[in-house]
Amino acid sequence: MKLGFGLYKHMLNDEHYRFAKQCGATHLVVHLVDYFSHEKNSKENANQPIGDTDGWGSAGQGQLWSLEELLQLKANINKHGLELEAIENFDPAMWHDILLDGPKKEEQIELVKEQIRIVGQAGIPVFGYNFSLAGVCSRDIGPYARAGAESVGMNGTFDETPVPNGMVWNMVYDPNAPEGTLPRIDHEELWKRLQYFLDHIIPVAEEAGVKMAAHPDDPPMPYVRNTPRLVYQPDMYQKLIDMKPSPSNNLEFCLGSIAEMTEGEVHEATDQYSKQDKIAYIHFRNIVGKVPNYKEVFVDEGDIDMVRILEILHKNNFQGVLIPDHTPQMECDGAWYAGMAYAMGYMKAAMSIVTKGE
Ligand SMILES: [Mn+2]
Repeated sequence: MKLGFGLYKHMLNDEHYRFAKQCGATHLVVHLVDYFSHEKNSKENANQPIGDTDGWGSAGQGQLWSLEELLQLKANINKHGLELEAIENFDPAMWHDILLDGPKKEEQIELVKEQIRIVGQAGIPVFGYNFSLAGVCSRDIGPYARAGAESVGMNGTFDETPVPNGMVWNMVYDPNAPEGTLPRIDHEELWKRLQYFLDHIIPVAEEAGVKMAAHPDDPPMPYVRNTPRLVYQPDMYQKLIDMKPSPSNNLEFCLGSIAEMTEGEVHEATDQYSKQDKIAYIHFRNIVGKVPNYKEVFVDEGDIDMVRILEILHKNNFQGVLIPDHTPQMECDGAWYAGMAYAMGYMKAAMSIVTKGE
């Protein structure tokens, strides 16, 4: 297993590549979508929700990330002695009608196919995605981690405000959409939309040598904002894998989200999916509680036995990358950086003990 680091779009620069390397990372997972319209928000807040009504800002224009662009990105990363392991998340502008079963669905599936071919040509092995209409939402921020460190969680309530037209996955793709909200659909309809996506994309990903990696729902509630969620119990991951068996159909395995689920057990789930070699990469974070009452905490103080997770992964010969996902913010000028560095130090030490330096 390998120690990686996740960087948001506005962090894709030499300073942050050095930071990742200084934290001990060998691999990077990058976001190419500019969430939070970053000029409005400090980079320290990049992993925090800014309010469900504002969303995470505007989606892009739906253009492909070009081969030149990706090769340049990769070269810049390689210069620092790091490997580019994965791109995390589609731009909602590129696939909103695939999620919504809208009129541009067929046009957009061709666009996504082309994107995956380009990712393969660039030699980027993994593409993470989150098949979700409402995206990450319904959480609040508070002094939830040790000694009052600020983090996110849920307090027994959840957001029932329907998603407005023109928005999906927390981002506005059409600011001129007619008034109104997304129609309510059931879980079966959402799985049908996923089936369409997998049927078209997985064969292309196979050919391109790219592993598609599905993130579970964050938070894993059956419904949020009047939209159904796809993977909100650990077994639903098995359904996703079984509906399109392929070496390219994999998981972006988020330990925190899985531990927040009301059914199943996160250590068992880790064993179940790593045994099948279905985990492309891991979001390594800890939590306390279950939806709709949970808190994100420091990596060493939650419900998950992180060392045991590493032992299970090692036993099952997991070869992929682990990244910290999000962490509580630490009380200092570099709140986000300190939180991340703390998680990375913990991960590096625990990994080296479990693998005995292999
Ligand atoms: Mn995650």
